[in-house]
Amino acid sequence: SIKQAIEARHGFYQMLAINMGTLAGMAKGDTAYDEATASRAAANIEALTHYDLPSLFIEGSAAGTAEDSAAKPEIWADMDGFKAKFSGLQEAATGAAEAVKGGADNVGPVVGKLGAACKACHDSFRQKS
Ligand code: ASC
Repeated sequence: SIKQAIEARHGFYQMLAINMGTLAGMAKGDTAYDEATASRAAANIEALTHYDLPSLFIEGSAAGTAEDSAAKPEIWADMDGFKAKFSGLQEAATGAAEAVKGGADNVGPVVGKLGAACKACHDSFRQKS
């Protein structure tokens, strides 16, 4: 159903955000660097980007049409562009679990790359609250 697809999207983004938060905390020095924790968070993000998220953006689930959706109608007007943004996140995540190993200084660049991919999609396709 539309409700289920929207809830699944939100769950997906929550999982992304939790793992991004783990990495961002270490990059900023708010939390102590721990290689295994960092690598596991990055591996989770890599794994998430192999889920076919765009398939959850079913017809009728845009903001303004469906409840609790922040998905701009532009997604359906440009599904290829939307999918390309998600591919951008997948590319940014590739190798992240290895890249964050070796010290806190290695986490920042990964967070920067991932965050830029998040933002690129939000700028075009997420309704501002
Ligand atoms: C995060 C998060 C986002 C992105 C975005 C990047 O950690 O929750 O939505 O990064 O802020 O610009």
